[in-house]
Amino acid sequence: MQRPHPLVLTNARLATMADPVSGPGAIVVEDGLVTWVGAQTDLPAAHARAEQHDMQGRLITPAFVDCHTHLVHGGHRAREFEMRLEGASYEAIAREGGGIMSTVIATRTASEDQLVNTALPRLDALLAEGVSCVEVKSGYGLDHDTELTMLRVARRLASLRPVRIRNSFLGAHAVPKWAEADSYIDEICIPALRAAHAQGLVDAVDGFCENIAFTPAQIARVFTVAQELGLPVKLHAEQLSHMGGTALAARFRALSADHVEYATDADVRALAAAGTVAVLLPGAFYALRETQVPPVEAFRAHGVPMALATDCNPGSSPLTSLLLAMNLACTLFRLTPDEALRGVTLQAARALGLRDTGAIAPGLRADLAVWDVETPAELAYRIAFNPLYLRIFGGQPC
Ligand code: DI6
Ligand code: FE
Repeated sequence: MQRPHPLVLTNARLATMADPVSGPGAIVVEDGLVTWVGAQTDLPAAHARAEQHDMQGRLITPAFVDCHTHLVHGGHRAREFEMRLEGASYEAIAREGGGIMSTVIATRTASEDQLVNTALPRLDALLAEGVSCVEVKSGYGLDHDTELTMLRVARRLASLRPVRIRNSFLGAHAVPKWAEADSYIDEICIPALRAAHAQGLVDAVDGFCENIAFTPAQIARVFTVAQELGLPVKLHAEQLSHMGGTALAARFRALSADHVEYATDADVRALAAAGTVAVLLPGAFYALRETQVPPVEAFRAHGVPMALATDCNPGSSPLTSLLLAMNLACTLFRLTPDEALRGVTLQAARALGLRDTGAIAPGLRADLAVWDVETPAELAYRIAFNPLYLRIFGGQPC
């Protein structure tokens, strides 16, 4: 069988997230994978004779990975935005039956097609900024059928666009107002997880460990089932208060602990020991006008990898831009632009347990983003400007 022609990209600046390449660089793509990357002057002779695509000095990074989203949901919460501006707090709105519960009602009422059709524009906004992989959570069903519907919708998105979708089951997202937390976990959440897993709809299991949601002990029951099913876990932890979710995540060797604004020094050490990624979500911090910043300096000191994501959700983070998330993380959390870029590529892939994307190296998927910028720092520096020139997904320009 004849192999397809390799795609040879030349005259590029490369930010590989792996071995550094200085001076004009080249990338060879074959069968959807990167097979060679390096300085253009070292391009093997066989490829030097192949048809080359001159990138004219543009920057190539790994395609972005959005490792924490609630992309699939019904309705919107613009009225709550107004209420918060009028002085109501996020927690008070949630306790009064608004917040997540209002999106639950909107999601239950929507048809499967409607959920697909309202998620697509949000997905397209991410893809337009060079994203190749998106994590999508359930959690706005809080009943057996709607949780599974959300995960089916997420899977459908990958058949409608050139993108990879990773599904997280988030049945433990909120306590339905007519239910009691412990019985909800045992009678609805865990059976729905088992059913979704049996249908191949789950790649990881998430929870919301917060004073307006579930305690560490309740989440631990869900995580124990995840473990039994062989599914990795991750957790919304320490966003609005210190609940002990980070320590729980570390105990279960979670892929990631997300938000982590209130994480303590002991929490940071536990994440480091467990190899758990800290996923920072500056969109929620900004939208809720929070003031407690995550312990970035401690993450650095202990070598905890920091990923960045949009947390795209209709309540606390109606954000569909990883470029803006990078700018917010630098401005509000004092990440360096280099950390922000690693955060949306290499570390985000790691937060999903993916080792085949998030960097440019031989053997990895050719998920690439070509940018009309001179330096990597430009990606984090501009506000609401998209310099994407080309997105390459599994070797295919699209
Ligand atoms: N992620 C979540 O799941 C919650 N907060 C967060 O950052 C709630 C999302 C919502 O308000 O709908
Ligand atoms: Fe979230």
